[in-house]
Amino acid sequence: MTPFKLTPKHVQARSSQRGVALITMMLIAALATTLVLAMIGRQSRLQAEIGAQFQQDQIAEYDRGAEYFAMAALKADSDDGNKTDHPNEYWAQPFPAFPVPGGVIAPTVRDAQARFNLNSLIKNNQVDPVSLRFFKQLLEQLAIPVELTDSLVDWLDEDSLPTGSSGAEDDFYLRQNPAYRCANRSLSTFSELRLVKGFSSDLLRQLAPYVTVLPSSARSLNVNFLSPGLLEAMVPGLSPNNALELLQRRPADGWESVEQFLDNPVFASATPEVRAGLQQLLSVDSQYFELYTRIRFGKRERLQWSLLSRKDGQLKMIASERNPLWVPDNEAAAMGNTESDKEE
Ligand SMILES: [Ca+2]
Ligand SMILES: [Ca+2]
Repeated sequence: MTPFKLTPKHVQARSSQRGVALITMMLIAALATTLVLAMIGRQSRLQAEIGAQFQQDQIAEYDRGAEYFAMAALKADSDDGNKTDHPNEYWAQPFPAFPVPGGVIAPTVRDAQARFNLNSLIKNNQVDPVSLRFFKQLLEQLAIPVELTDSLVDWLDEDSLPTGSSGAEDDFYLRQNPAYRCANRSLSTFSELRLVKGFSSDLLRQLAPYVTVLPSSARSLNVNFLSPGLLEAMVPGLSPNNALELLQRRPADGWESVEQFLDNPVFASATPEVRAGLQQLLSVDSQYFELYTRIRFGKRERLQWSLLSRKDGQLKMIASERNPLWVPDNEAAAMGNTESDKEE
């Protein structure tokens, strides 16, 4: 057996690992500092009352600490100058739960462009043909009637003219009991989809692992985070085994370009039109990220969801929801049973 020798490559890899570990430690330290400051600020109140309001405030402080932590991790990734986002990056790693005074917080950062953005169906008040074709393929793949795209398009577009035979505008929604109006704008949350004609709770549950709600300009799916199900929808006729095989061939540090991804033999028979569509739909980097923070404090437990955007190294929190009803399966599995996630 050849004895193990430490080569310059090993040293480089170790040094890179050390760098990641160091940054992680710095982030943990930054988070701890935020939390300690938050605690000091609240100490006088702690002495005065241990009431429900205090607990709520404290949970909110911890949540802000987790957001600060996620933003610092994503900013560090951006400052690093790399051009791709992939599962091997440190922000995407499972972080240990942080013990904090009175409880524990567990933040998880996820790429938000691993799922299809429903709002991308309409761009500048026009149906986007590439997104529409992809969404229809996805519905077919999931054995969901493709006519549902009509009512969704109507919900999103500005006009009040029903699309196709299954569309629905104000005249449909005003006849419901209770009556409500068609939104005629982008979805604000995934839960809002429940208001759209034909989208039942069961359907939302079925769709949740594959779709998401981002600003309409965000169309790209980051190929480095794709699930086999989405890949099958992207390439009609691709077998589940071939989809899995392709994703298993993803380089350790992700595909560096969409072209490199499309060089794979499974795309060899794709027409120039399909290829051009995929070029528009895919990316190797992400602008939107999700933060799931599970916070336990005293007898309370909360799952907080936040949507973060990153542009030119600037991080912003653009949406948040407490105890979201629709948590992707993988999050639910990773975080335990969300149904028990109740505040007292
Ligand atoms: Ca990156
Ligand atoms: Ca409309």
